Amino acid sequence: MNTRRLIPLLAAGALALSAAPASAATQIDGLVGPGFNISISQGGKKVTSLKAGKYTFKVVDKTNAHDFVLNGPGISNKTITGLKEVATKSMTVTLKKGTYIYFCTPHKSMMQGSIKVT
Ligand SMILES: [Cu+2]
Repeated sequence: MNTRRLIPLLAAGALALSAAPASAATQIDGLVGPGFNISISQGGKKVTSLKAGKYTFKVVDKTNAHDFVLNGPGISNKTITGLKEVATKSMTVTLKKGTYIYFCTPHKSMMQGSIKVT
């Protein structure tokens, strides 16, 4: 065994463990556009329910015709990406038990989804 190779690996492992705070937010990926579509996923899987806790919504908004807004317990219509911008933006929020909806303001009737938080 080559200990010169092993020691840096162990050091890197210890650093990775200590760098993860206990309350780290889980990433949720949001996608808006390019058509009349809005969705959220985690690790490539569509999300419809989550456990209460801290989440970072990373939203990719592909057109300037839509926005991405989150609403529910403790979160009052928070805009993550706005109208008239093509952008990728992140926002960390704490989700509590209850039902949240995410939607595009001008097309809410056809562009929305819900998250059941338990
Ligand atoms: Cu829209």
